[in-house]
Amino acid sequence: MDIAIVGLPLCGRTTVFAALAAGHAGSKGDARQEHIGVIKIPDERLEKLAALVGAKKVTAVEVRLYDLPPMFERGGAPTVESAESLARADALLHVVRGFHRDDVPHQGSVDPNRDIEVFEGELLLHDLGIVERRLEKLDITVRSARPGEREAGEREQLLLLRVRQYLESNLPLRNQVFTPDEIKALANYGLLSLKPMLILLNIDEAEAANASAIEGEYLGRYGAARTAVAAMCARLEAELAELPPEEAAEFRRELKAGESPIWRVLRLTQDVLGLVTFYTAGDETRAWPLSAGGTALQAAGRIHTDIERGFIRAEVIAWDKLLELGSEAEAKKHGLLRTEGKQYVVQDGDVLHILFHV
Ligand SMILES: Nc1nc2c(ncn2[C@@H]2O[C@H](COP(=O)(O)OP(=O)(O)OP(=O)(O)O)[C@@H](O)[C@H]2O)c(=O)[nH]1
Ligand SMILES: [Mg+2]
Repeated sequence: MDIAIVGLPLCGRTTVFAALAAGHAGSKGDARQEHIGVIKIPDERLEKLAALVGAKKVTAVEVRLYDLPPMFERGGAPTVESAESLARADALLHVVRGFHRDDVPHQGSVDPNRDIEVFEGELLLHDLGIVERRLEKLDITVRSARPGEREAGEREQLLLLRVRQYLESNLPLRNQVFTPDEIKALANYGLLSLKPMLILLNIDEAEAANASAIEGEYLGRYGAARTAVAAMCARLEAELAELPPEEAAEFRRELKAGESPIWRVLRLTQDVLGLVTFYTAGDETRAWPLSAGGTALQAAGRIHTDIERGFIRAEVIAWDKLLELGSEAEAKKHGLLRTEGKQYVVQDGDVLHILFHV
């Protein structure tokens, strides 16, 4: 999974990147360039499962984070440097300036609502440009096409006309409903407002203790389909992330800053992508992402195509149930290790043991 950190200039993208990527591979770089970090999503459930089964290897879900240079600097279009990473990104982490600092100027004032609107506006404008250009081209190809070949073009035209209407009505595409075929048709255009988004409010140090209240307020305003909201003080989190855990916890207590928001932010990137996590427990204990609604057969395919092909059945138990019972053997004894078939819809937190023949 690829997540692009985006937002207006000086909103704190690089600081957010530093907070999320602290201690992970490839997280260093210099200020104005694109940084890429591979983040293993911290997962308490995975750690507990690994301890339970005495795993030799523990593998977390990984996401690649891109800290992009300012996107719309030259007005309208994303800068060339960021275009490729943006196109590749599965979701956008939209950082919004909420902190006050006179030495870091910001469009005259700090106004998160205005900034969200401005940035969304840029995304919509960007997408509208793509759709207009494509419609112009299609118009020519459809008109010159032979009757039998015309249909596909016309279908695309209809879809893009609908998309244009959304964009002109200021509606981000990620909030709209499309069929799987339509999603497929739209996938290659690089439409930015179609990507799931986590809006991350970068708040003042002094507000860190109020993060969840602020989050609630903005969630009410901006929460929507494939759009999530979180709040944290990026600078504080970037600093705490550099400290030994006990010291960081001590500071948190003093600041009344609650639990580290990092886990939640990374978890929300998964939620917004519509992903659940399932586990396999053994010598290698591993967390796997799967599209919500995915079946046991699809889960098998995630692990290995051979396992998907030779799928016989899955033994399933919820992670917390397994911990409570102490072992798969114990669960089996009590008849709590369920047997499920190919079509079983995997639940977030399921531990799967898939039986297959080769
Ligand atoms: N007080 C405070 N300052 C912050 C916070 N987050 C970022 N800053 C400061 O704001 C300035 C800009 O932060 P960056 O993370 O570089 O912002 P950016 O969006 O990457 O900036 P550009 O890439 O230059 O557009 C730096 O001086 C940061 O230390 C915060 O939560 N609180
Ligand atoms: Mg930066």
